[in-house]
Amino acid sequence: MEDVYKLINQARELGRFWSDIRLPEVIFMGPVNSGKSTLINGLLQSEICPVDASPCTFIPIRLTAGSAFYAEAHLRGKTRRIMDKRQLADLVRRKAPGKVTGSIEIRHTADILNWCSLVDAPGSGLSTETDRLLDKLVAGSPAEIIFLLHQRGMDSSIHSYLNGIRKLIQSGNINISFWINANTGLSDGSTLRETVASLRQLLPGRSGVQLISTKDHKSIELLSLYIKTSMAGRMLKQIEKQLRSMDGSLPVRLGKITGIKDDGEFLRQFWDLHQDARQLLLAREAISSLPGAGGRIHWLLNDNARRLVLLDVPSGAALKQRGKHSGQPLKMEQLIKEMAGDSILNKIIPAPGLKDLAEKINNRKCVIEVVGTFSSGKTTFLNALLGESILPTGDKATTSSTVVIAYGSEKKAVVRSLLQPVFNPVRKKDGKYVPDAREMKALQSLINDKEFFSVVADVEIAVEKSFHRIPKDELAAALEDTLSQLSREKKAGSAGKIASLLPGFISKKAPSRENPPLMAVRLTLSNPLRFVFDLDNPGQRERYVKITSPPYSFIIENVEVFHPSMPLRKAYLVDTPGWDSPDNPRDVKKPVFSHRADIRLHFLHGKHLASDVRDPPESSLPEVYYVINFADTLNQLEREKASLFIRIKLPAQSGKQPLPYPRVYMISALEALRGGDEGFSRLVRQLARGVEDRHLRMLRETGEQLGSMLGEALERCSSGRTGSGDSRNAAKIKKYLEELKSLSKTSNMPGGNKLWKTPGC
Ligand SMILES: Nc1nc2c(ncn2[C@@H]2O[C@H](COP(=O)(O)OP(=O)(O)OP(=O)(O)O)[C@@H](O)[C@H]2O)c(=O)[nH]1
Ligand SMILES: [Mg+2]
Repeated sequence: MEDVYKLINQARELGRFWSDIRLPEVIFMGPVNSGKSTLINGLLQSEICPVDASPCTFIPIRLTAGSAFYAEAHLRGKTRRIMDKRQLADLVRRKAPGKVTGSIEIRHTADILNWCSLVDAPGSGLSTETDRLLDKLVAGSPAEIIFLLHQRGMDSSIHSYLNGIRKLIQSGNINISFWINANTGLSDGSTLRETVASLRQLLPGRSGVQLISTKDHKSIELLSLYIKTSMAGRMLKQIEKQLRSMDGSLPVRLGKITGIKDDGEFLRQFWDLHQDARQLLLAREAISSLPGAGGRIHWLLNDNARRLVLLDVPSGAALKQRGKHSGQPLKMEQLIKEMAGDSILNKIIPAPGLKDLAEKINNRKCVIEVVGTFSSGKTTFLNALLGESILPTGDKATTSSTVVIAYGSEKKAVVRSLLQPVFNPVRKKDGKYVPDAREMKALQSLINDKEFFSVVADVEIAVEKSFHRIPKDELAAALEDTLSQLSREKKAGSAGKIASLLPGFISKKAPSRENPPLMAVRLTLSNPLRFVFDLDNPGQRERYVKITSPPYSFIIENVEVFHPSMPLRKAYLVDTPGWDSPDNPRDVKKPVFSHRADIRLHFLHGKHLASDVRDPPESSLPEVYYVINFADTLNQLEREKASLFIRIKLPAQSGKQPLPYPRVYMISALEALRGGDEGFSRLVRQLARGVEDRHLRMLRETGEQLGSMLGEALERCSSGRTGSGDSRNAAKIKKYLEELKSLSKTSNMPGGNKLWKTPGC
């Protein structure tokens, strides 16, 4: 967000140019009750525009900058002062459709009004008169139209209204953006898709649709940033001409100044010139950062849209199921927390007791692991989930270390090194010693990196199994020695002298080896290294990529990425190196399945499925989804074949049953990252259900544990083993047990299993 604020501040500093330009106008349009007035009030951070559940705004309300609240109505040629907000509300509401002429002008101190004036327009489709009035507003060529739609998106009346004004929009070259108000908080993303599709036909090239919520501060802040960035762009383009002429005049002015004799006058003019030159530089810098800031704001809006759609919001199907048990999981959680906070109960139930259970519920997040061959789009998929291209991707093998992605308010990466990284520069294959080029190269590069090698405290080498210390500065030579020896042996081997190749410690008959080869090297660092990178900073991002790639990936213990994306509040995501990647640490044949995963996404490249498939070690795993990526590169027939191959043929090879539909997904991670992909949304919905399901299951298990704890405690009370107050304690426990029982009855797997069997819609 830094770049956006920077641009906005630069534009603000160029205020001198601003004052010469008439502030642009931003009109808020949309169907009745879509939330336009609420949105404007949010931007003003003040309840100025009247809001009502029934149609409320019948005349346009124009808001401009002022030093205090001031309002007047211009109705039927007369101007009337409006004293306060209540009077304004009364006046606006009294104006019935059909009797409209004029407008209401309001001056206000809100910051946004220093950038543009805002117009709260009557709802479209309210009456012929209001629609005509709207046409007039559009014909006035505003700088921008913010068209707000209801959560259900485009309907036929909005469609026909937009159809009516599309020529006006196109000929006036008006910037129009569409915003869906997800203010009921239940968006499943489908309206977004459909609205995009119908706008694509209606207004080709202007189909940008964003999801926001007028109830959500972040959405309002983003819209405010969007408007300010857009206005800054407009303003900078306008002052570009002034700048050009000023640029040309500076050398002449400088020449004149040097001839001034009077010191005071010289300083004054020099200072003016200096100020102008500074403004010029500032404006140039602001103009060059425009595209970056514009791109960033779109990323932020996309990210926000995902926040309003994804894991936190179950799909329609999930909601229906959940509706039957509304509030149950929450109640169970509340009950456990309440008991954990009950000091008397905690005395009766010994540790590890209630508090541990409550903590378990608080801390237990689902782990979603993404695995597959390299360049199958694992990281691109995760970026799409995060809503921005933040993790490094590329056509070559890119991810070299396992990365755990967790929730964090700032985007940062924490990389920790091992204390004692071990390298195997030589391996034994069929009784022969062969250098491992990757490990050898990595080790040599690290030795040559003076900064890194200075933190190595100790070097040990092993020619067979046991390590022994050698001086640090002898390591490079020892490696060279091993390499040249192996290459001599290779040459000798190719000349047919096989016997002489056998190393001394394997065959006594071949004592010709000068030194046994260096099989392992162990470096001990003076301290494990820890690096923190701000992922919003391009320079630091670059350093992050470098440190997680070879040769440094060889010394990494773990990588954690923190991101404020909402899906991460409920799950950890784990990115893994491709299991056939040449950079895959250590054994290239084994995938990196070292961590605990609840859900595994097995990524497959749609274009070369057969080579991507290998026997996954899934027996111990709960849920595995097969994700066929690169759907955008396949035609319909290829897609069907690919799905069939994974669903039917693959399991048949090992005598297993076909995989059910919900276990196989066809997606395009790239399309998802660029804006939307149906397969991706379906998979995400399924993941949301999976995560939710797990949470409910854990609650149920915790409830059972709690039940037996309470049962035992009750027994102790009944037998008088809890000291004085036995009967009071027993009554309390009974009350909790009753509550728990009634909750368990209804919350037994609330919809979870059923949902898993529902094919993605
Ligand atoms: N056309 C198309 N390209 C994709 C898609 N998904 C990923 N890519 C591209 O494929 C390349 C590899 O993507 P990555 O996300 O780096 O793949 P990965 O599985 O993380 O690869 P490693 O980190 O090397 O294991 C990148 O250039 C992506 O832009 C997709 O759905 N369609
Ligand atoms: Mg990757």
